[in-house]
Amino acid sequence: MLFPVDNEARQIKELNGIWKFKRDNYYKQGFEEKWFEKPLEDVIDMPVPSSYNDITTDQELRDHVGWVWYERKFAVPRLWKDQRLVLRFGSVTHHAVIYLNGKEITRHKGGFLPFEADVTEMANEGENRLTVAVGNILEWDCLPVGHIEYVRDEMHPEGQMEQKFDFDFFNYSGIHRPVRLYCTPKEYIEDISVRTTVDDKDGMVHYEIKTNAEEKFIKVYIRDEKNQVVAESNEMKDMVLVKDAQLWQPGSAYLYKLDIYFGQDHYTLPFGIRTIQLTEKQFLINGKPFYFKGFGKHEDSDIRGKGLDEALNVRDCELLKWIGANSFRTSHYPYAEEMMQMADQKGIVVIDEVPAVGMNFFDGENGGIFTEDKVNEKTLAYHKQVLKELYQRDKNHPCVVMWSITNEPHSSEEASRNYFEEVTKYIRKLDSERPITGTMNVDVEEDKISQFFDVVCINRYFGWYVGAGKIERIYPSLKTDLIKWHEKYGKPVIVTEYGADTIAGLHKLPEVIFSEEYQKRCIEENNKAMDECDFVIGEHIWAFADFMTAFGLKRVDGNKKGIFTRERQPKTAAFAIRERWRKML
Ligand code: GCB
Repeated sequence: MLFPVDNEARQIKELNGIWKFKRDNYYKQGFEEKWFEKPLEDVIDMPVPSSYNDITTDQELRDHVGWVWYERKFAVPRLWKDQRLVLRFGSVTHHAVIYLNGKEITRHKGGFLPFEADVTEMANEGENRLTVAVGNILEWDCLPVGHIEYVRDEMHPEGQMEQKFDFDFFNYSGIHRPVRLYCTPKEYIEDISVRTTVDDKDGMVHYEIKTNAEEKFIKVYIRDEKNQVVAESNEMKDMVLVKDAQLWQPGSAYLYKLDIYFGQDHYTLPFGIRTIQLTEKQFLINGKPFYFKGFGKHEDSDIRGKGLDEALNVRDCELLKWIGANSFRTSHYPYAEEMMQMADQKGIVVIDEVPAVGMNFFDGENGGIFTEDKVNEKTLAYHKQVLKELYQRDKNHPCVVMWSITNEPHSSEEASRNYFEEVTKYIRKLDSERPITGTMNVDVEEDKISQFFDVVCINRYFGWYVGAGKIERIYPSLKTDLIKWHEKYGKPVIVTEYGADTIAGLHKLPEVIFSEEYQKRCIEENNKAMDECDFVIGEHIWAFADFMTAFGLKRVDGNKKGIFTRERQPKTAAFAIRERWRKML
C-alpha cells in the first residue's frame, strides 16, 4: 500500500477537520441501532486526526471502553471522473468499521497502521456520507494485548467492562492519523519494493514494481537530489547501477528518487542507498560502526493524545538534533508515516517496533501468559499479520535499520521460546536483510528468546525499580548485567531503556528520586557502565518526553521519565546528555 502522492496523475483530498461524533451508551449500541444507516443524531464536534479522550470535559468519554462513532460528508470532484478512488486511513485505534453511504466498505483491526478501501464503484458523484465506528477494546488476540474484566459494584450490579492491560501508556483512541480520499488512473502502480547494495563506490538498486494491469509501457528513472537522471530502466523488476553513489548516512541523509511512469500513472518514491552489517560487537551502517544515541519515544501530547501533530513531530526532530541524538525506537507501536518520512530526510536512524507490548504480568498475576487462554495461536497469527502490515508500509524507508518485534514479553517462560521463534522466522522470511531484535526486561539467566535476535536489547532500571535512590548501585549492577548478556549470547547489546521519573522543577542536593539532579546522576552512572563495555552499541534513554499513562499510584499525571517535559522543554539532565552526545559525534 503506497503512501498517497499528489502529482499530475494522482490527486489527494484531505478529509481531516471537524467530524460529527457520538459515543455508544452501551456496548455495540450503534451497531444494534444501525447508526450508519442515516445521519448521526445528537452529535458533538470531534477533530480528526486526534484522540477523542482529552478533547471534551466529559470523564465518561475520556475513560470510555467500547465503541464511538464519527461521521462526515464529502464530495468527489467532477474532474476525478473515470479515475480509481481510494479512501485511506493513516490509523484508527484500535478497531475500525467503515461505512460509505450506509454500506460497510471495510474493517480493520490494529491501531497503528494504515488501511484503505477502493470506493470507485460506491462513491456518489455528488455528496457522500462517511461513517466510522471506532472501538478501543484490547483482547488477547490484539496487539497490544489486553483483556476485559467485568467489575460489579452498587452502580453496576450486572458488571461493568474494565479494560486491563500490562503497559503504562494511556489507551488513547480515535482516528489518530489523516483520512484521505485519493485518485489514481484505473491502471495503476500498486506496490514498489527497493533494496540496495553497495559495490565499492557504486550503488546497486534492486527494485520490483507491482501493477494491477497487464504489462504495458513502463519507464523507471532514478533521480538524484538535483533531479538529474542517474540511471533508468524499462523493466518492472531490475537491478540498476548508480555510479559513485551518495550514501544515506546517519545525520547526513541523501535521498534518491525512483520515478516511475506506468501507462497514465506516475509515482515517485524516495529511497536511500545504504548497507547494514553486524559483527559480534558492532552495528555497521555503510561499513562504519554506528552507536545508537537516542530515546524510546511515544506519540503523545496534551489534548490531542496520540493524534498526528506535525508541529510536535518537527519540534521533536529539532530537539533530537539539539541534544545530539541520532536515533529513536518507535516504542511501543509503529509511528505515523509522516514521522518516518521525516526521519528519512533528516538521517535519523529508527528501530521500528510492532505493538507487541503487554505480554507480561506487572500486576503480579501468577501463572504463565503464553498459554491457551492468553497469548495463544490466535495472538501469534495476528502478530504475524501486524509484522506483515508494518513491513509492507516501512520496507522502503532507509531510516529503518532494525525491526523490534516485541517489548518486554514474559520471556522467562518456556512457552515464549516457541512463540518468538515462530515470530522471528516469519519476519526474516519477509525481510532477509534488516536485523531483528526485541527488548527484554527479565534476568539474563531466565531469558529464553534473545537467541533468536541479531542484537540484544535490554531495558534496565537500576536506581529506579531496582534499588530506587541507590545511585551507587547503578554502575556495578549494570556493568555486571551487561557482561552477562554478552557472554550468554555473543551479540552486540543496546540498552534500550534506562532512566528515572523526574518532576520538572524539583531540585534536591544531595539528589533524591524524582528530582532533576537524580535523573542526571542516574543517567551518568548508567553511561559509566556502558562506556566500559565495547560490545555496547547504543544507549536509548527512557524516555524522550513525559507522557500520559493509565491512572495508578506510581504515576503522578503520567510517566515523568522524559528528558523533555510533555510540552517539549528540557529538564536539567538534557544539558548533560547534550554535552556527552555532542562529544561523541
Ligand atoms: C518499561 C516499559 C515502558 C515503561 C517504563 C516505565 O520497562 O517498556 O513502556 O514506560 O518501563 O517507566 O515504567
